[in-house]
Amino acid sequence: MAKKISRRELLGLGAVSVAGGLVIFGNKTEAATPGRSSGYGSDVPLKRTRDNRPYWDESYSGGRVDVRPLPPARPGKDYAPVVVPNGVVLQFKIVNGVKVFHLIAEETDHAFDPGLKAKCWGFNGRVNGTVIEAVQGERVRIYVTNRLPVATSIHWHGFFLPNGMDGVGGLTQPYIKPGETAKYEWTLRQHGTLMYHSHHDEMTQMGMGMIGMFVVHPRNPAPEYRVDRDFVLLLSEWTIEAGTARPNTLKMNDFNILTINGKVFPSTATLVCKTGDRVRIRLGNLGAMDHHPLHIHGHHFRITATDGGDIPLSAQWPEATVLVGVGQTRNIEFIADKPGDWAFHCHMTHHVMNQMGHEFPNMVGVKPGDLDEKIRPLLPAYMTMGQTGMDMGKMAEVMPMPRNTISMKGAAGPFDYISMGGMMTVMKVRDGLTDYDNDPGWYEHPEGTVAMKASDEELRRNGIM
Ligand SMILES: [Cu+2]
Repeated sequence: MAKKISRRELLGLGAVSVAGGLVIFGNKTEAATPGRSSGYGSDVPLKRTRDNRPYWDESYSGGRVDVRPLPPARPGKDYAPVVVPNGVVLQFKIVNGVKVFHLIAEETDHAFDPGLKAKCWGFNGRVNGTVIEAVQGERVRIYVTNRLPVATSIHWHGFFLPNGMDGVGGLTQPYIKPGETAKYEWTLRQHGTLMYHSHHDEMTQMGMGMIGMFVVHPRNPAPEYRVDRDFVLLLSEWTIEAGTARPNTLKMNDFNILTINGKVFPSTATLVCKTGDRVRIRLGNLGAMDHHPLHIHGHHFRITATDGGDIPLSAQWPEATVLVGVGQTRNIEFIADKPGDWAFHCHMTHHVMNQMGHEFPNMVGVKPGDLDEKIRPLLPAYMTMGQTGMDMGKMAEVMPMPRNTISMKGAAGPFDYISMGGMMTVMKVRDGLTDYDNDPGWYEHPEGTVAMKASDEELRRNGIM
């Protein structure tokens, strides 16, 4: 029966059927969207190669560029668009059945926080916040215009594409010189959480901000793949010394600005969810040197995909912290079933700080006296780590800050100062939410559910004092 289905019919079946069709037809199938299932369900029966090795998914890279595409999908109708906190999805046009994007690499005045701006390099007027979104089976044509003062090239990270579209300057294409526009075009033969970034003078150009996320939705996603909230968060790190106007991309270790979609807490937009929402967070890391263990409070999640593709349901594992290595993406999914203001942050304690300097002696337990007052005329940004640690939030309120700097950590919270900055945001889960677009304010805790100072009477009753 299967052999009687024509190729044209096969193309029209969509990804779920096509994934099944692959098993029937074997490697010779040339459908536009073969390979992976449209969501987690596929513990596809293992095929065996001729020499009886276990089957391994084909990559579909290289070779043909004329793979027949499926029609362009429409946001809201054929797929549920992603949510990009502090960012946007890049607009597209459809020209003769092809989705056409225009990516513009340019210098941009970027605000990591209202108090900290720098001249960075980014795309279409944004830094780390321009997401390309498409659907499996579509043909994409991406024009890249270079408005930078130097040559560049753009690599499509994790994609199956013809080798010459891979974007490694010098290796697979000539550089895009200042003022030039290059064309990349291929048919998307996979879905997933993928990325794009400069692949020329990477340390400088990626460090200046030339990185982005590229989400490819499956066609006809299986029920277990569908979510209510689909967030995209790109992690990166920077060195911006106090009072300077550009990132210092020569720094290898002492990064002092740790960002989510180009922002530091408290400028990171909250992740607003309704109680019971199925949530996916797509995390990517294109920072220079550090891997980030992202931790969520009050919930646990499953790790459901990497930049290599979906993890079948039976192989997904539960976590409360996911390590996102440099050059990796991870999808996590969970049900936001607990109302509250839940922190979501990198668990490296130095990564929830802003503009932290590390070349100072440890002063815990030491009385600093008037050290700060004596040093500050020489080093305006100097601040001694206090004898009991750092209470930067409150200090920032009373101490004048050098120009173009931000508090090392912290923001005003509903109870007191929140002593985190950097790679941190808050997931706000609320009952009966009617609108995702406005921050619902701070959580109102049910009576008796907040940790407060215990009374003497209570302490006596419990044998504490
Ligand atoms: Cu980190």
